[in-house]
Amino acid sequence: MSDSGAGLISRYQARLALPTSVKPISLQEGSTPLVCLNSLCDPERGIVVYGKVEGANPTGSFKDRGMTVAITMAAHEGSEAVICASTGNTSAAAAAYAARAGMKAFVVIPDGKIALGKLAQAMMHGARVIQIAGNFDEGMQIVKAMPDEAPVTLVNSVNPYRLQGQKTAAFEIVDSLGRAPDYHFLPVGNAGNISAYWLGYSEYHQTGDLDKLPIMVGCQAAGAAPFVHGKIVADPETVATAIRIGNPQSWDLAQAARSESGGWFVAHEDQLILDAQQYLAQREGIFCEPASAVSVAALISALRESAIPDQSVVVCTLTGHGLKDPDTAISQSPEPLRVAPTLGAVRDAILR
Ligand code: AN7
Repeated sequence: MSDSGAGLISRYQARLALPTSVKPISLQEGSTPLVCLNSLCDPERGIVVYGKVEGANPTGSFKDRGMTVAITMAAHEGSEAVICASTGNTSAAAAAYAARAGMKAFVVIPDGKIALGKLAQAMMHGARVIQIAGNFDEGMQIVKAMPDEAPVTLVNSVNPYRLQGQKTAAFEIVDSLGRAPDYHFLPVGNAGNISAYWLGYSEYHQTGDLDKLPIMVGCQAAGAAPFVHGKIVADPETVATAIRIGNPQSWDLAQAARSESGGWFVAHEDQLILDAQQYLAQREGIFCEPASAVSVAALISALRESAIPDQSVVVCTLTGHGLKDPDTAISQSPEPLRVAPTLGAVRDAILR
């Protein structure tokens, strides 16, 4: 299973239950780094923390795992066009994999609330970008109905092939650690990913490849926390635009992941999320996007509250690359120093 040069479908074919005749549409996604987050480990208490760096995927987020399978199957079934609603990353992945498959992509995005890098990707890969004067949840309702109106295949995570692809991240973690973590922290928006991880861990457990299942901790932004409130949020708002979602489609699956694993949902304020993003960038050298940092914000809080027992192994999924959202990064950083182009001026800037 460790042929890391190949894409997910060829690496995990037997676990994906796809027809043997499929021709994979792949960008060699997956096989992402599982990096020890040294500054969050606590050797005295025997706590070890890893980040699963999903920003290392071809389009810079975990969405590539689901999209390779969804687009492969759409092509296999003869579809010529795909559609999704997206807070950004799904549209980037759909656009890229559709381009590779020679298919058209239509992406429905919320007005003005999509990070610049993601918009650039969708546009550059030639997707038809349809911006609605509404939010992700409204876009989702529209695209779900679209296959009845136009010849398009829906590739949001309500498409079951998406979760099939995304469950491979759990396989990779177990393959690499030789076990599951005790705790798995990950951001939750539309809730496909937490459902997919739980599916992956559970399948490995059923086949005897895993003894002990992890406790799943679903992390949300305070202004977009339907799972913490136990109900739909009508007007979700957060700086972490990727998870600015109030009506998650995989509600029941995510609730099952929480209850079957003995886990919990938690939400944090935007400032804490940005602090965690900066912490990871400056202490660990890993630049993830704000939505990804919510998992680290939640872990830092849990460690402070001593909610993580001694001898625990913890994984945080870092779902997307920081370069996706340059505006948010720059707006929380100091301005560059502006100096004359001389040795003296640059030396003074260094010694200042
Ligand atoms: C970086 O792209 O929903 O709970 O339309 O981009 O599976 O939705 C993105 C979600 C976490 C949440 N981190 O995952 C979309 C979209 C990042 C994300 C999530 C998203 P889900």
